[in-house]
Amino acid sequence: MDLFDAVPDAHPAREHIAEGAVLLRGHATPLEGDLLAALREIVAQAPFRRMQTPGGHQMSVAMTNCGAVGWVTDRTGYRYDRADPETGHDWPAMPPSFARLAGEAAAAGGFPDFAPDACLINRYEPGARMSLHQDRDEQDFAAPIVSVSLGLPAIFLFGGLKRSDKPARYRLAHGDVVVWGGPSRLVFHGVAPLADGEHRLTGRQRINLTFRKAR
Ligand code: MD3
Ligand code: FE
Repeated sequence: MDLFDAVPDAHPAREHIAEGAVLLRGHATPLEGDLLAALREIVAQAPFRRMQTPGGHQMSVAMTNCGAVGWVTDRTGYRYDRADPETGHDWPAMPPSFARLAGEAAAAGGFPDFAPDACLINRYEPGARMSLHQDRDEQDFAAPIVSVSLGLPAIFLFGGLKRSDKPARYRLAHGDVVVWGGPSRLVFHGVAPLADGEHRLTGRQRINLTFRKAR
């Protein structure tokens, strides 16, 4: 027992959010240059676009994908597809730097054998938001989802297994990585409207990568 034991750590490297959900603050920051360079190449082949929901609304978040399959939505529903509907071409391959980060973060969160086949890439501009939803379009809910936040910070909403459960709020900042597995895998979650700001690497944007095992 010494003096420092009494000082609470406001920003622990590892924060327990809920059973199966671990926040690794700043975990991706050492890779920021590699991740954004790889992202630039992905977006050159598969540009960000705002998709339509089955209900006929246009999402405020712009999306693209990399990996063997990508998540898409249109008037007919949500699905994972090998091809980008805008070009008819396969989605860009998952860069090794992405796959390595996702696997290593999942292991740090207690999921040692995570091999994602999809990475959904979300781009938020000021005002963009994501309403409360569950991620249920994947085949295997035993696999976690790993999320990586880059650029402007956002308020992430983490609810419960019912849409009506009041969500807790977490600020996710540049470099933060979260592993969502086990009992947290099917929790309702969303993102509050992005506040305006300027980030040294991304400008007026937040980018979120979510790594998934879709098939
Ligand atoms: C908790 N994206 O793409 S990432 C999504 O910040 C999505 O862009 C948000 O929700 C974003 O579907 C949140 C964090 C996240 C992702 C998936 C989860 C949290 C999750 C799945 C289950 C529980
Ligand atoms: Fe989600």
